[in-house]
Amino acid sequence: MKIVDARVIVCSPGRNFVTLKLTTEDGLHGLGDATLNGRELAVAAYLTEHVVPLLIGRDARRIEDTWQYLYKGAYWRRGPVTMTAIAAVDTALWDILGKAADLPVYRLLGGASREAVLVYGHANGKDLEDTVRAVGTYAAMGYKAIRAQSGIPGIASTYGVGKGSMSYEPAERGLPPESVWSTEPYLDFVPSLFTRLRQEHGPELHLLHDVHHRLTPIEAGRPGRAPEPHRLFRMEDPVPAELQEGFRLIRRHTTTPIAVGEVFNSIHDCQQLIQEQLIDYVRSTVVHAGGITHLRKIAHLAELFHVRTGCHGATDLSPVCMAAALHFDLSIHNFGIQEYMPHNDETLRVFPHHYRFADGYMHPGEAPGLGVEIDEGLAARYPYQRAYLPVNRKEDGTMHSW
Ligand code: EZ4
Ligand code: CO
Repeated sequence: MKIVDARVIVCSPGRNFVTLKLTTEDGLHGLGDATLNGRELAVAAYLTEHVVPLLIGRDARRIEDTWQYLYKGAYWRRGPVTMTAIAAVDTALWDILGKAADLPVYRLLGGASREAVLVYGHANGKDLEDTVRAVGTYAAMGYKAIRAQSGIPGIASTYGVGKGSMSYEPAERGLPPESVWSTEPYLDFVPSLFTRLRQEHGPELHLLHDVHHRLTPIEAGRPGRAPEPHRLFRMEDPVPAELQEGFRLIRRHTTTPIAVGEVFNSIHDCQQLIQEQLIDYVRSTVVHAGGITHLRKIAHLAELFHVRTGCHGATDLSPVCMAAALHFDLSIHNFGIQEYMPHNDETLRVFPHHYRFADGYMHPGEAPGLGVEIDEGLAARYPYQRAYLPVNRKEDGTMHSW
């Protein structure tokens, strides 16, 4: 089953997506997401210039060997651009294998370990009461788990707080916007948010919160410890994770479960965090961490150490990644939770899909392969538009983590 064609499709139905489409001599095709928010064209060029020529003529069924060939064969290992490109190839090959076997990908991965995948939605408000209302809106839609992000008194704009009610778009078109960050008002504010949410919405909902890598380990102890009586499902990205031992310090100060890893691209980024049980959820997802093949290895390592998965699922991961993540989530034993931020209507039209949401859970559907396609004619009507994630500075102008 030789690969005879490999094409990179860049489109921007409201935001940029890079999609790899592989076709075999049998006429089967498979899709892989290759979107790296704000650096999309680097992955597109990596694929077109350096990977596509290596794929033509290869046996599409040799998924593991192709992964190792692209990873080890390049000499230059790891890194977000490389690993996103490898992920796209890997995902497309699983899609093809599913279609060849006439089975949904989750069955190739060992079958369903659960009936459906618990997802969390994004409740965002401009202030505390607005956020309390937004959580209520999500609960009314059936969500069992909700991430709450709020504007903070004393900080002009807060990343991750949406402009619309259902989702926020992480990137903005044009050059990067800048926002100002101040840790102290944030630390003062966060405990009141969860006290108020429990008061209003009771004890049952799973409540999540994303710190977006903005604190130091000792600072992160406070928004971890203060809401402990309110049982946060988890605190996400309390600190940047390059320094893995930093998490030991967080562990000494709070029992709030910790999630990290949406920017990780390989098992080596989380090996120590997992083996020392310094985190509870690993957030790496298919598109940025080497595809289904590599993400399974991360999950299997995590399983040994009581760490569960919690795949990133913001709108900059295309419906192709969302479908792949759901097949992965359904199949692995130590699944924890899946982030879900619904795409806009244009995106959903460009990527017809079988996955569905009902009552707080998602399912990838039973279509062979991933169950997602791309309407290339429609995609061509939305050309690439430069866009970046915002950058974040402290009040004195010093660059901060975003
Ligand atoms: O910043 O998807 O949990 N979700 C997030 C996202 C990420 C973007 C990065 O491209 O933190 O908003
Ligand atoms: Co996040």
